Amino acid sequence: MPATYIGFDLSSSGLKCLAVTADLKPVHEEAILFDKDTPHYGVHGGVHKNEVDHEVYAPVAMWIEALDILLTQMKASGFDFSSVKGISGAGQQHGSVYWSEKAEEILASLDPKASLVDQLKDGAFTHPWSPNWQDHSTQKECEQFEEATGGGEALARITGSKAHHRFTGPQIKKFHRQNPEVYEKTARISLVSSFLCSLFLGRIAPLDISDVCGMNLWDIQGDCWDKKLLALTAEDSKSGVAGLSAKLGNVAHNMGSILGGISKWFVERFGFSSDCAILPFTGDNPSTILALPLRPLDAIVSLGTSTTLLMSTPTYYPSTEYHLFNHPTTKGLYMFMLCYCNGALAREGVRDEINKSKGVTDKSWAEFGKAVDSTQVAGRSTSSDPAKIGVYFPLPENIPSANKGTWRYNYSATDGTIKETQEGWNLPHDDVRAIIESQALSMRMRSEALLSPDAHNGHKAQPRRLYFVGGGSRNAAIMSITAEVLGGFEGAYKLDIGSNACALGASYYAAWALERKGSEAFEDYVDRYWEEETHAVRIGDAYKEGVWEEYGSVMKGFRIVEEEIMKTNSHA
Ligand code: XUL
Repeated sequence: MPATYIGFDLSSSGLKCLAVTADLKPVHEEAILFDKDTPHYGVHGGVHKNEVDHEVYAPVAMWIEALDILLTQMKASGFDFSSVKGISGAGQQHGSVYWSEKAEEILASLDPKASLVDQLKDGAFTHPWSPNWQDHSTQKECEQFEEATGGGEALARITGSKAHHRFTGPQIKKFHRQNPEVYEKTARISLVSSFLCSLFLGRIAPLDISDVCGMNLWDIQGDCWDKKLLALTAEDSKSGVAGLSAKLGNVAHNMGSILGGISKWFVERFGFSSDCAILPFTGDNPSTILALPLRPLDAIVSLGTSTTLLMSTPTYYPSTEYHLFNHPTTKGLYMFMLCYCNGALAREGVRDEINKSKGVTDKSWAEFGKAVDSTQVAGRSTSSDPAKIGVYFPLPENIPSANKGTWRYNYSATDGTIKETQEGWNLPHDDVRAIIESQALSMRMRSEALLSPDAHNGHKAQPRRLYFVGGGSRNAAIMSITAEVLGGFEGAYKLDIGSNACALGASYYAAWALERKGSEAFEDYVDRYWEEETHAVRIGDAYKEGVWEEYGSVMKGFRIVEEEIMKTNSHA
């Protein structure tokens, strides 16, 4: 078997891994679903929920047990672990793991005859749970974070994001408020990514330079912890800032550099080579942008359960509207991210309505497609008609922080006025185009400043290439409207890289880290082996002259509509 490189993905719902060769050919995939494969933890979607306090958390022991099951399964299927030269991985972002003082010692002296979970679960942690990114319990802490820095914009300037409930800084502060003694007993705090990395390393791994930006604690431009935010998080704690700094430990600054060799437990139990190198593990979103040679200003639009826009950019242009992270492999580049709660569910709701109105009882998209084809930009018949703008949030939304609801407005571009009404709307037919347009207009509005013409050689404020992934990318109508709204001066592409983009990105990272020539950039390494024809199908032009400009005018109305909705529906 040729040398292989493994990427792991520890997500909310499961643990996956994928092995590739040095020329980036996938050779093996394995997956565990927590609900199904570790049912004794009683989780749903991999988590427990405390609805009253808006808490969402996962059992750390379940993740450890899942790793043992996954590797056992992989061995049983004949995978030769001695071929693995390097391991990297990705974790759901923002979650934290609380290690005890004994953790390092336990990790360093694991018995290969005993399971990982049995050896770790009782002594290695001070707290059995990891807060999940769906947690909304830190409103008080978020307010304190913004107050301490002079508001959301100022906090975003420092850390790349305004305060968010799920971000690790506010979560740690809440943890200390509720469990001061447990906090003091905690020797180290890992992110989910560095936690998984630690298991392989046999000691606690440093935090990753990209994933650390999901904490509201890291000063991205200063390349260090923000002292004021550390002091705020450690406020009233016995161990103070020094204690918190020690718990957080170092951040791995050298992207792609080896952290150490694999722990003996894996060598003896599964037959890994003792030369197998452990590389930094990053967040799942940063890892996803590593699944292709994504160039600066290329955008990935992920149309899954949630809607996500990911972009690599050389411009540090922070805003309260989105997130900026350090790029996981390249110093001086940043990852731009918009992460919406509403995606597929909202579109499927509209699809079901149109199907019902046509007597279609299945979940097919044909009627949805026909409704798109029989309408024009913003549901107008003539250019003097008002634009129909709809906002559809079956779930409370993050961007903007709004309650759930459905709103329909007419916008008159001639006098810039909006009216909440269904006048002139042919329902449910007109909701079809409106829902795709509104999801795309929100992304365009929020990425506009970053893509402004002076940011890249006089092109209009649009991405270079637009890459679609996720379930929605199987739907031509959804992709074409989204592309027309956002533009993309080198066209729209459908990515075909399997359903494991995040684990794939991590496996590419491991291969690049160990096999790159000198200082070869990550994108150049991936480009060497990237089969454009198989992995990225060009679906057409994204920018359509006239149409993109017309959407620019509708976006002005969309902005006013959103402000109006937020006056009475904000949940911040
Ligand atoms: C990003 C976020 C989610 C998780 C999903 O900020 O919270 O995308 O990373 O695992």
